[in-house]
Amino acid sequence: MIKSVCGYCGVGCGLEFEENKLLGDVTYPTNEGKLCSKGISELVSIQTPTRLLRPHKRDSIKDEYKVTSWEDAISTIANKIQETSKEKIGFYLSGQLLTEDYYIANKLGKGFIGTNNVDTNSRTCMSSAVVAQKKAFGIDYVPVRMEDIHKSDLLILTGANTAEAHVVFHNRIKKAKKEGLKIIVIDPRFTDTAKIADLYLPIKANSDIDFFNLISKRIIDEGLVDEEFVLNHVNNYELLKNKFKRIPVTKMLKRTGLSKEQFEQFWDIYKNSENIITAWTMGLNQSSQGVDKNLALINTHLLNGKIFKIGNGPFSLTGQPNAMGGREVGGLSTMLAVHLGFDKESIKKVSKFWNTNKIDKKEGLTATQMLEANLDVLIICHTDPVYHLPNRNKVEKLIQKIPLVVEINAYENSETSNFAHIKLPAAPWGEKEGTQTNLDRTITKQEKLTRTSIDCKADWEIFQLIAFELGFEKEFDYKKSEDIFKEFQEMTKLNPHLNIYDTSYSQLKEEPFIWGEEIREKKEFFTSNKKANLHFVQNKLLSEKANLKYPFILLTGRTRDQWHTGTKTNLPRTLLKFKELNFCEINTKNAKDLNIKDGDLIKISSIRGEIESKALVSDNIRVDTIFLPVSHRGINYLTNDLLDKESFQPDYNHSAVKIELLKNQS
Ligand SMILES: Nc1nc2c(c(=O)[nH]1)N[C@H]1C(S)=C(S)[C@@H](COP(=O)(O)OP(=O)(O)OC[C@H]3O[C@@H](n4cnc5c(=O)[nH]c(N)nc54)[C@H](O)[C@@H]3O)O[C@H]1N2
Ligand SMILES: Nc1nc2c(c(=O)[nH]1)N[C@H]1C(S)=C(S)[C@@H](COP(=O)(O)OP(=O)(O)OC[C@H]3O[C@@H](n4cnc5c(=O)[nH]c(N)nc54)[C@H](O)[C@@H]3O)O[C@H]1N2
Ligand code: SF4
Ligand SMILES: [Mo]
Repeated sequence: MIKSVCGYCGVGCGLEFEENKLLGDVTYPTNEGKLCSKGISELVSIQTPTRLLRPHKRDSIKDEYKVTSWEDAISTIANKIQETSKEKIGFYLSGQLLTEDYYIANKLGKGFIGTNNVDTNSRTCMSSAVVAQKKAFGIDYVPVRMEDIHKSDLLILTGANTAEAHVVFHNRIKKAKKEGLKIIVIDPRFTDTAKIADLYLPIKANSDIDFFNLISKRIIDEGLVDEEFVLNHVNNYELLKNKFKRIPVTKMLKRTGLSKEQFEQFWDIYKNSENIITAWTMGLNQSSQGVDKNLALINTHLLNGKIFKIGNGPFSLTGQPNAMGGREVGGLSTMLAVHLGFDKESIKKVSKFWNTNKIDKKEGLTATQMLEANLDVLIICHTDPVYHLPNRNKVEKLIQKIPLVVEINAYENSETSNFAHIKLPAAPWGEKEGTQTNLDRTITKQEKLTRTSIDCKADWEIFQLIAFELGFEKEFDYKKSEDIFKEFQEMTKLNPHLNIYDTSYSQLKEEPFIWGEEIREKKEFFTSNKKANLHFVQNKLLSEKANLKYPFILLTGRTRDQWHTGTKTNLPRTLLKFKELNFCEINTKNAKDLNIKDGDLIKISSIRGEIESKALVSDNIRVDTIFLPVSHRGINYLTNDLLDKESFQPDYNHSAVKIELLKNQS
């Protein structure tokens, strides 16, 4: 029997592999033996006929791909890199990469090719939380653990659909509810998560800043500020207090779309709860004011001191299995490595550690900027930007201008593969080993369960081959993934709050390791005076607005049994899939006005593009708002490409669209 961990979502469930069977690991702390349909289907995904098994190459995207050798593919890539100036090279990585893969790609790009254009799909996912946590706490740190829900009195879930996106954690929430935890769900849709709520608030999309500011104001006005905590651990209190004197309360409540009674109902539960956790995901992060939404939420916990106490705190729920690990490595273009930035001192430390003089002094391009930057080489690994970036028609035009697009993928049917010149076959989950950090700082180890398919390689080995071809044999001399982990552990000593050096591969084989626990025990923030920062933020209504021609606001999100594009989960052999993947949720009143019935074929269009879907008529969604799942691969033909000005995260949850009936199903 081999113990390993699921590679899908940020929960990071432990599992056991025996005689070709996968089971949940009953001894594992996060999932206690439970797995969701995606976890159970991990094994099936290795054997799917759509695996990419050989390197492929073509001169133009108009040509068919031809099988080529690793030698030829790698030398083509290295030659092109050598003749290209470094600011024209980009690495587009993924929160689904293992820490070892991430580390190598970051070291090669930033340390040896000398470009900081090394970014990741986490830009579209967690970057608003990263920036807000840094602004508020001084570091990108999650001060809550999943087990805290058992010690809490109130869990507020806002812009998070745990029932579909963090399934096994959701089961745990249900268990905690039986033990007395109250649950409030805030979402423009009555989601599966809302079904377990004690109170559901159908907030109007994009008004979370107003909502959390209203809470902060009540905390101040009703004397619920934790004076001692604020005095000793928080900056800017007087400033915030003064600002809150003048906020337009009635207007703000109106913008949330909630009634006074609904807010009072909320407030009654809130003020009577001793221990509170507020958890959020894409409903807040994916916004042109994503950072400010996060800050408004964090403010509430700083004011009432409900942070750094078991059962309390602001809890950003990471989506991808290793988005957190990627951040620890430093795989964002706005950071250098191991939570260090681009200040002189950090560059000096990292240069010395890697023994290089190539590190560029300024931040690189973000994933959401790369395609607009006239790059000459783009290396995409473990992600599908043509699918996931907003305003897809524009993305498709831009990517065609890049002379060399390399895609490293374990499957052949991504959307990006239609626009690449070279495809390199990666070994997927189960055929390789390495580490990942889940949503509550728990580092877990994925084990190799079956032999690696003949022509496939672990992602780190592919970056190593490119490094070798570029002449960096000595600097990238790793025999196995453990060698890389050890070097990374050594590097975390440059920023000791990342106490990842306190574990090892052999320990991780036995049990997971949680970094940063001391930080919350010591109540330590990482600003210059060790106090957290309050930030006064306001809803500036920066998102796209509905109008006469495009009267609906489009929200997008997950379906329980599919992972994004579904290259891994959407398999003919996956018998476990039972939730609909292609639908458009529309309110009964709107549907009636448009003469649309449940199941009808409809066209949804925005000023940028259009897609087709099937109407799901329901009262579970606010009027004038529609929802489409990201399991529709064409979703981003519709979405707008506005970005948050600090995190550069897209505003996926607020595009103006219209709907037309195409075909009555009856
Ligand atoms: N099954 C499955 N699970 C997954 C994934 C997957 O593809 N499939 N992907 C993983 C990844 S990468 C991520 S990032 C997570 C995402 O995890 P979640 O963010 O929990 O998943 P979403 O479905 O995107 O849910 C976002 C919710 O925000 C709501 N929302 C939209 N706009 C607003 C708003 O303005 N305010 C508020 N309060 N709510 C709003 C939407 O209605 C939706 O219910 O899921 C992870 N888990
Ligand atoms: N409209 C809209 N757009 C969104 C979002 C949204 O909510 N709404 N969410 C955004 C978010 S939060 C995210 S995280 C992104 C997700 O978007 P993507 O990351 O583009 O989606 P995935 O389908 O998860 O892509 C992962 C790719 O990795 C490949 N792969 C699987 N295993 C391996 C491996 O071991 N090695 C390698 N090299 N490749 C492998 C898969 O085949 C797949 O092509 O989408 C973003 N885009
Ligand atoms: S909840 Fe997440 S980690 Fe757990 S089995 Fe499901 S997909 Fe895997
Ligand atoms: Mo994500």
